[in-house]
Formats: sequence, C-alpha cells, structure tokens
Amino acid sequence: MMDRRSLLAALAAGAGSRALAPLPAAADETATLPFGNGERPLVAYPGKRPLLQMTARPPQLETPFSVFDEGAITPNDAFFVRYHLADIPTEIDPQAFRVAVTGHVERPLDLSLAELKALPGWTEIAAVNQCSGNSRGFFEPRIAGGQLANGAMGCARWTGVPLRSVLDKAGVKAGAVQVSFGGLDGPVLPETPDFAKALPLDHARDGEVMLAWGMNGQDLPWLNGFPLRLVVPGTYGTYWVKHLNAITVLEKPFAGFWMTGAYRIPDTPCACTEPGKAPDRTVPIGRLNTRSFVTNLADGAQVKAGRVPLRGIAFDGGSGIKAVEISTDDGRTWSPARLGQDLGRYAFRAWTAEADLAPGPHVLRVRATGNDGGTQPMEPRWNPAGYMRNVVETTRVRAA
Ligand SMILES: Nc1nc2c(c(=O)[nH]1)N[C@H]1C(S)=C(S)[C@@H](COP(=O)(O)O)O[C@H]1N2
Ligand SMILES: [Mo]
Repeated sequence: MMDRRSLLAALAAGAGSRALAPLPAAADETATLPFGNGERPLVAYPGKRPLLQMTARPPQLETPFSVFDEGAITPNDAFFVRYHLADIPTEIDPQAFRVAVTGHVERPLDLSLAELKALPGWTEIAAVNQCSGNSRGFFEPRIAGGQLANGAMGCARWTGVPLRSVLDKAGVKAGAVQVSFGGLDGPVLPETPDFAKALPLDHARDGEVMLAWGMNGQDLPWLNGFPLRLVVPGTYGTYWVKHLNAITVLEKPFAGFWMTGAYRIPDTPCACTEPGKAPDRTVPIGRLNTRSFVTNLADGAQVKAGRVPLRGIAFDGGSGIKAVEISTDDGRTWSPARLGQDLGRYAFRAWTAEADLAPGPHVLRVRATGNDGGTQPMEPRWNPAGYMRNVVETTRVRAA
C-alpha cells in the first residue's frame, strides 16, 4: 500500500535499491480543464514537473497541454502517468530485478537487466503512448471514468530489445497463440484482478514490440515503468505494461479481466455506437486512430490580426502522417500545413502553418490524414467507454 509510512520505510531501505519518493510536493496551484469538474491540482512528483493530478492513489497525472508545444518529443519529466491499481512498487533494486519468460517455451528464462542489455539487436523507436481514454472528459453525453483532457499522450524515443529476441531465446513451442504480460504493481484487495495484458503471438514477434529500459536517452522514470516496460508501437497505452516482470507464452487466448472485461471497443467499422447505446459485440482495443492538435494557441486565445503562425502535432497508429490541413471556415475549405521533421511513422509529426485572420472571432480546425487514408471525423464518435476520441479539434481565437 502506498501510505506515507511504508513509503518512508521504502525510502529508508535505501542502499543498493532505488526507492521511489512518490510523496509529491503539496500542490500550490490548480488548473481547470474545460469541462465539468475539471479542476485539478498541479502536483510535482519526484522526477516530474508539476502535472495535472487526476488521482493520487494510484498516481494518475495528465500532461498540461502547453508541453506539446515544446516539440515532438515529450520530456520525461512531463510525460503522463496512468495506473489502475493502488499498490504500485515503491522500491526496486535494479540489480535484483528479473523478468521471467515462462509458459509454452522450450527454455524458461529469468533475465536480469544486464542480461537483457547484453542481447543483440538494441533498437530505438520514437513512438506515441496514448491512453485509450485520452480526451474522455470532452464526450457528450458524459462518460464515467477518468475525466481526461488531451494530455494523456506523449511521444518518446524508447530504447530496448525486441520482444522477438527474448522469445527466440526462450524458444516458443509449436501451438502457442498469445503472449501475456504482467508488472510489479498489484491490487490492494485480492478480489481486484491484477493488471495484465496479452498480444497475439504474431504481433508479439513482429520485431517492433520492445522491452524498453530507456526513454529519451535516460532510464525510464519510475512512474513510467522503471526499470522495464513493454512498448507496443502504434497501439494504445494499455498494452505498454510497466514494471514488466512476467512474460508468459500461452497455448490458449488470455482470459484475464483487462483483456476480456475492459479495454474493449464496439466491433463496428467506426468503433462507435449511438450515444448512450451499448454495442452488440466488442473486440479488444488496438491501434491508435489519426489525431492532430494546434499546440501554440489555446482555445479562447487572443491573437494579433493578420498572418497568424500556427504550430502543432499529428500522429496515427503507424502508417505515418501524410498531410495536415487547416480550416478557418467550419471545414468548407482546407489548406495544407507544412510537415516538420519525420521522427518515424509511430512518432508525433510536427507541423506549421499560417492563417490570415481579420479582426474578430475565428474558429480554427486541424485535420490530419495518414498514409493509410485514415483521417478524423468532424463530429465525435461515441462509445460507452469513451475511448479513441479523434474528432477534428476546434480552437476558437479572437483576432484584434
Ligand atoms: N504495470 C502497469 N502497466 C501499465 C498500466 C498499469 O496500470 N500497470 N496501465 C497501462 C495504461 S492503461 C496506460 S495508458 C499506460 C500509460 O503509460 P504511462 O503511465 O507511462 O504514461 O501504461 C499501461 N501500463
Ligand atoms: Mo490507458
């Protein structure tokens, strides 16, 4: 349990191990997100700058949106934090840490970080980690669950070894169908299902799914999964299991709650239902859909009339961004933005544009299109869990 006393004990344990000091500085500021009950304390956890605190136990922190204007790589100290279960690790000895590879394999493994880092084929991928429920707070009708604005996403350079190398070392036996993943955190009550996720074997072996220890050239921040996490480029964050210590090769599809009871979307082409309606059938959530944002102007901003510079980011589930367009006339006409540096098809793609704004109120819209043709709808698509929001974003400004 993450109460104050055990945290202090964990800190005191010190020597040889790394203890988390998740006792945040008291919040001396609050911010208000633009929906009902949107007031959030800004809290600085160790290794993090002040972030929007959605819950304290476990820590769930949202990135203030202005951070995304700092560049296409989200700094480690500003990266959002999501946990499901309150019993998060408060002490980890990186020397003693092991990740076990078991199940339907020839040679079960118990790998130290040093052994993992000694494996051939280190890779680095810039990829977006976005929570399925990012932007949930904007849905109408309102949806139960974490009331997030747009800050439960981030893009980092992840360093590690392909999961495939580790699976090959263990020798996957014929008949395996899935691989499941568990981390060091756990429930406080035994009846709460432990957080674990699974991927189809082919996906797990695609060479891109990664066991990552590095984030933007540093060790993973504690709250982002120190010392090891799964990185599944192009998929929602739910699969990116943190504090990863258990990899199990399965002969049968994984039946754990976090696959069969949560993180499921309507099995329809739009992954949506009529507002308020439950879907007939569901499937596990998968790839990120296409999104884009203006980052240099907040909704409601005042700007100088004339040629107004616009800046932002776009991303999709891995086809890569082909185009970003801007509309100042409610979507009747669109003009192309310039794409910035390409950090890879899973990364945020920076873009820039200008809009000619006469004095008065204006509504700016931004829309991205992926290389696979995926784009964004003008009206939000609703689903009962509030996942996968990707409506064309609207920024209202007043030019003077
Ligand atoms: N061990 C563990 N890993 C986890 C989770 C969790 O609750 N426990 N939450 C997942 C979810 S839903 C998301 S969105 C991402 C968030 O990653 P971050 O906290 O590094 O931003 O972690 C994923 N990995
Ligand atoms: Mo998530």
